[in-house]
Amino acid sequence: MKNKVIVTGANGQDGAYLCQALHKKGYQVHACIRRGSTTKTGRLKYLDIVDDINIHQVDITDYISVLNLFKSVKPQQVYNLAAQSFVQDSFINPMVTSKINLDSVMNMLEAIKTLEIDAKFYQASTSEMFGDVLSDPQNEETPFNPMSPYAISKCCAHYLIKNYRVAYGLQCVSGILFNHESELRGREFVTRKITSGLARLAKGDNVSIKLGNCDSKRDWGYAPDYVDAMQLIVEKQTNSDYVVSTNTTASVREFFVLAANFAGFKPVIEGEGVNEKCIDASTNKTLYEIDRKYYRPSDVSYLRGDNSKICRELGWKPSHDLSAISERMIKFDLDLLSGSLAFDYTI
Ligand code: NAP
Ligand code: G4F
Repeated sequence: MKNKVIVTGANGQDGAYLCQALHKKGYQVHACIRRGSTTKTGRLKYLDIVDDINIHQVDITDYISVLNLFKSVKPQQVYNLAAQSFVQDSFINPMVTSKINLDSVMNMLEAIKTLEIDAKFYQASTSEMFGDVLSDPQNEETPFNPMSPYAISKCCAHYLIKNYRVAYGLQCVSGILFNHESELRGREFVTRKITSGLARLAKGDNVSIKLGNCDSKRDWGYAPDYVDAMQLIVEKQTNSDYVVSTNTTASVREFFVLAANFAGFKPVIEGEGVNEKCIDASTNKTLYEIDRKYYRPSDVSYLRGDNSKICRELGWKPSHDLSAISERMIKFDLDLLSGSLAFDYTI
């Protein structure tokens, strides 16, 4: 009989790649999505796996719904990827963020404990928990110093999982993943906002991209690599947390310049602070300008991970550098605009 696995947030960037990978490996995949007036399966459709997996519409913030799902599936593995994952939105909707990112984790751990299911639970923890970083680079021993309601909700969930591991012996682990991007990244995140905006400008549009803090630095990797890391963490059964990163860092501005070159522009940065802008030297077109609206009440200015534990213990390593990631994303967004992809453009 096939091993059964529940994936929450299954139609998110990571969830869709993970469902695809697990299905390919022969797992019986139970994809958990939230109910809406339309069924949101765009990324799963793009990866052509909707008909190969079992889709459940469940409100994971409701304990009874989670209990019923876990009782009916009896999974061997649970990957909890569902989240209000947009840091900026967590300043506007802190309570909803906490409900989804923390309460639902409690619901799942309680369901596993109550039903006495022998399941391994994976939690999507995040480098945002390091916040205003207290050491560099950041590894499994680095203390957390969160800077947003999002990061705080993830820290609470992280500690909850540690507690269920110690107190009840549950097999629950967290991957502390640094930023990871791909063609399927949501458009509100800065990399995809940049690549989709540049594709639009390259196709003739003249409305510049509006950005916030371009000094901000992130350790950016490629999402399918990080989905591989999640599976290693669960399948190798070490019951221990891992940082997943590339060990490099680059600013939003550096990412923009890389992507703009791949889109065929000659980007030149002018001005400073809110007056900063980027001009294409060939056409004089403004590619980006600063809009204060995208500044956060408190931002994380710098992240760089140390992946030595997962590389050493689980044999993981990243396959794409930032240049390769931005090239892929630009190509995808240009193809999307030229209509050569059979993909729902709204995603
Ligand atoms: P994502 O694309 O935003 O996907 C999140 C998924 O969660 C979406 O499918 C979303 O559903 C679902 N969701 C949101 N609210 C929900 C609710 N109330 N009930 C059920 N599902 C809900 O995020 P991602 O980039 O794939 O990230 C996956 C996980 O890793 C998240 O937990 C995120 O916090 C964490 N993480 C991400 C990164 C990164 O760089 N990508 C790094 C570290 C940690 P809809 O599709 O309906 O909106
Ligand atoms: O792309 P971002 O929105 O990602 P952020 O905040 O780092 O969060 C992502 O990575 C986390 C892992 O560290 C995940 F846990 C989380 O779920 C999410 O996937 O912003 C990156 C940086 C920020 O410093 C932001 O202030 O880019 C800066 N930025 C500058 N202009 C912008 C913009 N971010 C966005 N989204 N939009 C802008 O216009």
